[in-house]
Amino acid sequence: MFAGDEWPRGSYGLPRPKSGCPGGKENGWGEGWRYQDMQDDKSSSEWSRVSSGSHMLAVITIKGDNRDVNRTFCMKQNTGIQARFWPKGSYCIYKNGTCPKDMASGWVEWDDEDSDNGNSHGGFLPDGSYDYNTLIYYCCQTDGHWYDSIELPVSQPFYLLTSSSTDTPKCQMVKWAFSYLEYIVFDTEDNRNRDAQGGEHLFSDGDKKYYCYYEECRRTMTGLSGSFRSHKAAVSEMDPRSQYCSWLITLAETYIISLSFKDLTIPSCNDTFLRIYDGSNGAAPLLGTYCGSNASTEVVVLSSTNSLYIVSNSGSYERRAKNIFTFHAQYKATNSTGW
Ligand SMILES: [Ca+2]
Ligand SMILES: [Ca+2]
Ligand SMILES: [Ca+2]
Ligand SMILES: [Ca+2]
Repeated sequence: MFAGDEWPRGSYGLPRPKSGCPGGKENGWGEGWRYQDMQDDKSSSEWSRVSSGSHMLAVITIKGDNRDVNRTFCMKQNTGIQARFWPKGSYCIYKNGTCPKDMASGWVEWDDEDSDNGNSHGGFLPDGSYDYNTLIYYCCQTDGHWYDSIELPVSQPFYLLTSSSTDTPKCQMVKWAFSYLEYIVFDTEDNRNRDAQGGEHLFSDGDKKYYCYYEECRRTMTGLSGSFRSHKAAVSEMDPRSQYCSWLITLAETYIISLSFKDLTIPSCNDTFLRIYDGSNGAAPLLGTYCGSNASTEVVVLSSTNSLYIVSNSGSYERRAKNIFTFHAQYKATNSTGW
């Protein structure tokens, strides 16, 4: 639905995933990097680090006793003809000039290593100050719930920043994407530390700053039988993960589809559900919405045509234990003319 140049117009920035910026130079995206000289001479529990499995191009550089942080930014220049604005929600982006419409600004300052400081930078950077310490400005949407999914281009992986307006770090849900909550720990100056922050900015818990990585989760299946399941709940400290995903089963016209579940556990019904449509998209007749007590392995669905479309939304339900919002579906085709 969205091409690379269909990100909201304006000038702003996002963290760079390892896979690259979500758009190319031709669409106004440029890269820059910031190397922060960190303290790193206390116990290892304070050392700078990134969360396990991080998808960010953020490197902990180890030189002798030094563990410094080098991270990369994707900066979009004010190009594009799309009159698309950043949707309401609970998330932040990097500031570059004027904040986009309806977004509030704020800042975070890192007190980098005081003695013999080796900070450096290059390329395109968010608004801020990049001398012996680091100051970065943010633009934030705070007028919306993180669990009300927003639409952004999902064809390339990307990052958003968390928002300091939530009680605990949350990832804004994005339609047709699976999110991972990640962090960077910055071991800032130990001697008379002057870390500071103001206004609206990313979620910051002391040295730990939180980021959200997104990967598309729309899948099409064309085999005569198959199975699919919810994305795994966190296996590490990355809880909670959220998902708003779809599966399209589409077969030759002579077939109908039978769908059943080895597992269908969706405890909450607020905005958490699995929906099954009798056709190829969400405009087709709804066969059922499954959540709460009607979400069980007794559910069996038969299509009337050659397609089924399934949407899962983990919504505002917070996983407090592993494997709470889970399903494991299997389908098989029946030749509708072969009775
Ligand atoms: Ca250092
Ligand atoms: Ca300093
Ligand atoms: Ca120091
Ligand atoms: Ca420190």
